Amino acid sequence: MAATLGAPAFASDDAEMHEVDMLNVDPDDRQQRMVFKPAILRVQPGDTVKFLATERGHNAQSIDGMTPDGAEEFQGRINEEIEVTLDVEGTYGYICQPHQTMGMIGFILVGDFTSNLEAVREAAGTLRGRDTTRRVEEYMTEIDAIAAEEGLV
Ligand SMILES: [Cu+2]
Repeated sequence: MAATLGAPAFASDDAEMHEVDMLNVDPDDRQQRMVFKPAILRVQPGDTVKFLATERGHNAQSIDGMTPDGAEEFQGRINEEIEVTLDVEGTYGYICQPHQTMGMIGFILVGDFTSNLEAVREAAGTLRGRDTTRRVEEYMTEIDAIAAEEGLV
């Protein structure tokens, strides 16, 4: 679908709704606590992401330096199921405020997401917390693989 990558980012008829669970424990890997699932989400411009309060005590909010230029930042309250429509291409990093240092972080890859990927990688690298550092490394490796697979780098 390379032809759509440069298209204006209007929500079109084929805009999709995606869901991200906010969880205390990953049911598929119970060693992983305080997670967004999926932690890496691949979408197209105009798509909407809904954050589900599947378990209590979490929120989703974007972070300074981890949002593409021109895109709106978002901030849900605890237990709030916000819907975010992503019109601007790029990589969006977001966290759960209470569990940021426990590694509760996620990334949304919109369209050609590589434009600000290096800035996001750098900003994510400054976040505190041992689990956060580990997950950021793991997720960035996965994101690099997606970029390579799609021929974006
Ligand atoms: Cu949380």
